[in-house]
Amino acid sequence: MTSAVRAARLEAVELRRVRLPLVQPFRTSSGVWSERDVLLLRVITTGSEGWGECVAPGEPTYSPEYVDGCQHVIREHLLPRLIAGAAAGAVAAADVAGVLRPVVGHRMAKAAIEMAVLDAELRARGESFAAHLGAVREAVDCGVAIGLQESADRLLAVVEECLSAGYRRIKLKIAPGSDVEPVRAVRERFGPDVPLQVDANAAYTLADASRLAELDAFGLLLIEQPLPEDHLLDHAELARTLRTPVCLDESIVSAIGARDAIALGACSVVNVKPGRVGGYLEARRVHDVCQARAVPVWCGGMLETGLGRAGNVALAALPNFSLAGDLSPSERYFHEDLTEPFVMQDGRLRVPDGPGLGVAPEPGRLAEFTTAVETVSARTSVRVGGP
Ligand code: NPG
Repeated sequence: MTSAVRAARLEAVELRRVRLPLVQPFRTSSGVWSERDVLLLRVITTGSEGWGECVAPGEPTYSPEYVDGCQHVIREHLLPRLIAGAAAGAVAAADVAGVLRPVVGHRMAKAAIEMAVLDAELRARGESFAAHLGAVREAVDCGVAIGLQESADRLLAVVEECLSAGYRRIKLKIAPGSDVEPVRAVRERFGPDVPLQVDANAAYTLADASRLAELDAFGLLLIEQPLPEDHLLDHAELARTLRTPVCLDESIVSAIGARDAIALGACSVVNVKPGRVGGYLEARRVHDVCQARAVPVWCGGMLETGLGRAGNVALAALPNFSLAGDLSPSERYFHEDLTEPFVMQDGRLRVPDGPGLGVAPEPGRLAEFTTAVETVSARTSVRVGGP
């Protein structure tokens, strides 16, 4: 252990549910969101504390994980292992994934724990997420994800608003029955130069290949997750027939998975979401695997509060994040964020440079939005600190 690292005993982990209404409903091929019911973790140590945000949605419609399930697995299966694993030695953020490995899957739940431990560790050390992860930029480009709209006119109005607000890239959700026409309408109105991509959230099958090939006419940056998550060979076949680059989101749950998908030709771009791959440290490994294969990545979003957004913005500052992410300012999602809001300036968000995440919940708003709190006390001592 270096002298810069202050070892701290884990005292407790707080599991806190907060509910934030969304500024506007967000519709995807798998459902409509009108609020964000989020599980936050606060790791409390003698010398520090750290925050984790669990990105799992309310229902298991994006992936098998959902917020109540995450809270259960964290309380009943993951925290007991973290505490027991720590008794045998130090638990640094870098060790969390290994300690939790006996529990299969549950990556969003594990990611929230690792994020909180990492935040506590970095706050104690005075180091930012960005510096720790290897950021090379001070600000990152904002991309906006536009949900399915009820009409073409409404879609054009929303795109217009986003372009005037300064977003540097537009992503449109598509679904069978709402794909080629909306994209054509946007291109006809706003021209060929708008950086534009689409996200199908796994709503098609290979039988739709010729329909999806019609999108080739519009010069899209990429098509995201056209087919179901386990259809890797079908993605590879589709990728061979499309000119539009295929990007995977739901399919990629680890760095090894990213390696294999790339080797199969299933994608030429990867969306990195720390929650989906089990944490920021694995997200960095996904970045590295892709970088070594000259596959660009970008940071996905899951309607995070300012806590998750802070981590994502830091991650998106790594060198191979060469495409704009689903990173919007707080005001796009929430009337009031839990933290000080992320504000877009010239189409970018500034990368926080304070210790840890560099932001923390504002106590009044945290109390206002909290719906439930439970605390798991550490029955034994845990040292939080890097080697
Ligand atoms: O800007 O955070 C954002 C939203 C980006 O479209 C977005 N997220 O399918 O990637 C997705 C979608 C999503 C949101 C998925 C929440 C799951 C939960």
